Amino acid sequence: MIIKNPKFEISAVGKNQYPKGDLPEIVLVGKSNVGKSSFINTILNRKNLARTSNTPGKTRQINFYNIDNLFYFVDLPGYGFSKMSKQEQIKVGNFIEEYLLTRKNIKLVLFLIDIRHLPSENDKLMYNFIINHNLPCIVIANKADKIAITKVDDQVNLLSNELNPLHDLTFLPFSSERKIYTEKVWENINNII
Ligand SMILES: Nc1nc2c(ncn2[C@@H]2O[C@H](COP(=O)(O)OP(=O)(O)OP(=O)(O)O)[C@@H](O)[C@H]2O)c(=O)[nH]1
Ligand SMILES: [Mg+2]
Repeated sequence: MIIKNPKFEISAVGKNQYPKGDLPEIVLVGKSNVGKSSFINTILNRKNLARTSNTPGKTRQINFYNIDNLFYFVDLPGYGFSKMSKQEQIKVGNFIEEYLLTRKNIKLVLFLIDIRHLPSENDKLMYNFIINHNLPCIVIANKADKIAITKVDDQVNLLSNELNPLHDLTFLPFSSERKIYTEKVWENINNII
């Protein structure tokens, strides 16, 4: 897929700020620091379109990136960022929930987990939220560069068994660091748009 002109469009903390129109939206969810914003840059082959950071808690609003007027990538704040005040965690949790539950444009959730670790309690809560609300979802096991390439497939299977014993979701490895496994992700995105 050749992307010509991906653009940041707007940050939102509530419904009235979401973009108008009915372009499909592909949403990045997952814990803080798992690599959601980096994913957007990598998959689009751009360096600094989405802002990333070594320290968790970089993304604090719902950021909409317009991808050639074909679809939006929607970058969400991560969960499990303990340095956020309790009050801010509740506020952020509420506007994320509002978005995920009310936004009809959502065509796919890309749920990022860290390939190295079994899903945390928060990951399991997010998984249940996605399943219970029938959100179409693909799980991305990110930071695949952190394990031996020969172990990637087994580890993806292990995570899939742990999180999704019914095996009704697609699990794909990914690495922003090495920019690998992007083709399979694009195949899945193309099917949606
Ligand atoms: N090794 C490795 N590091 C990665 C990968 N993807 C992201 N990172 C690093 O992980 C850190 C966090 O990346 P972000 O993309 O900002 O993470 P995020 O999920 O958007 O975090 P929040 O905005 O806090 O929710 C950065 O230091 C990235 O360089 C990857 O595939 N491999
Ligand atoms: Mg981010």
